[in-house]
Amino acid sequence: MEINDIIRQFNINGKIKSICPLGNGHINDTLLVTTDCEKYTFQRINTDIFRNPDELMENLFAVTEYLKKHFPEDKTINYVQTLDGKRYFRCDRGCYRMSVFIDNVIALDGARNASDFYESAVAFGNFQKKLADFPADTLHETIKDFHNTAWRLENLKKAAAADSIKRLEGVKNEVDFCLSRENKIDTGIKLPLRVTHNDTKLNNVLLDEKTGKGVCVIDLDTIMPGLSINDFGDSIRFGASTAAEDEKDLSKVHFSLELFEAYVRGYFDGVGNALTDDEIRLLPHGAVMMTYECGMRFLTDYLEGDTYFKTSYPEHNLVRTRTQLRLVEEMEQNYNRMLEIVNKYRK
Ligand code: GN1
Ligand code: MG
Repeated sequence: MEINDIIRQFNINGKIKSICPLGNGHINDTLLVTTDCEKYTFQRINTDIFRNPDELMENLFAVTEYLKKHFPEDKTINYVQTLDGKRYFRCDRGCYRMSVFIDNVIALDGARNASDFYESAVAFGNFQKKLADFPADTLHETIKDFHNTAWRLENLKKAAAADSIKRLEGVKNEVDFCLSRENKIDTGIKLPLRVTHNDTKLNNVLLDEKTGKGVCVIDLDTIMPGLSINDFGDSIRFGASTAAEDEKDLSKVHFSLELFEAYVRGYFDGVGNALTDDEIRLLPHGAVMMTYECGMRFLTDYLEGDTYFKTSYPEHNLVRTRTQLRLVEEMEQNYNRMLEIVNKYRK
């Protein structure tokens, strides 16, 4: 089936004028479809990773319908159904979905300044607060053990033991670094089950191109029942770094306490008093764990031959691993400062 024919399966307005690539996600393929009267975000769902698109799309529709109903004045992603009323379209080329493109916004791969990061924090904090009464246990766990850090470590150990494409020799230091943090993984954490986004990168908040204010949280694929500290932590992992996730020059990669503080301030402005004391106390732990975990995931994928994350060159996953581990180290060194900052802004 041709891509235009797939697009026409959806209930879109107008004639298709152009189709071009959009964004730089590591998992799905995203296109911008422009018609003579509207713009749409069109995505091919990576079903190697999201194995149950029915459950995935059920989660997305449930959460966005809830947000639209309870917060009609806020911008929420509007998914477009197929002409026969389905949430996505399946054909021999894969599974596809459509949503209305949100215009006059920017998605940033790095904060231009602390204020960008502050605004993203307000948006994610708000997102958490707005979904506080949504019954988290009704959502499907679309990727099992997604933030099970202990399991991620076990996978790394297996990948290292198998060394299937003979890359272990070059990454012994990185593997040792991960193994040496095993005792930091707290498997006994008991925190409230929340609706979590699980991919709270800066570029998953659209900011108004004029005012810089957060407009809408996007990329809802990994919405699942989970822990607030992981969402907080993943934002810090990605956004409180002075360099890109795949910066090759490690001397440019630092954990920025200034950016961390901007995020914490914005996060509490958004989330208000919706978190428990235990959650608040463990926010810095979430940051360290998400960064450590993501580093292990990149490293595991590198050892397994780059089958999960999209890569642009052979060492890409290793480069990503190294930035993450560098950040872990610096977060560990700054842990007490992080706690102080959290206590300064908590509500
Ligand atoms: C993936 O595709 P993207 O960029 O939204 C990944 C996240 C990682 C992130 C690292 C489903 O997200 O978990 O943190 O890359 N998503 C999935 O940049 O595995
Ligand atoms: Mg994502």
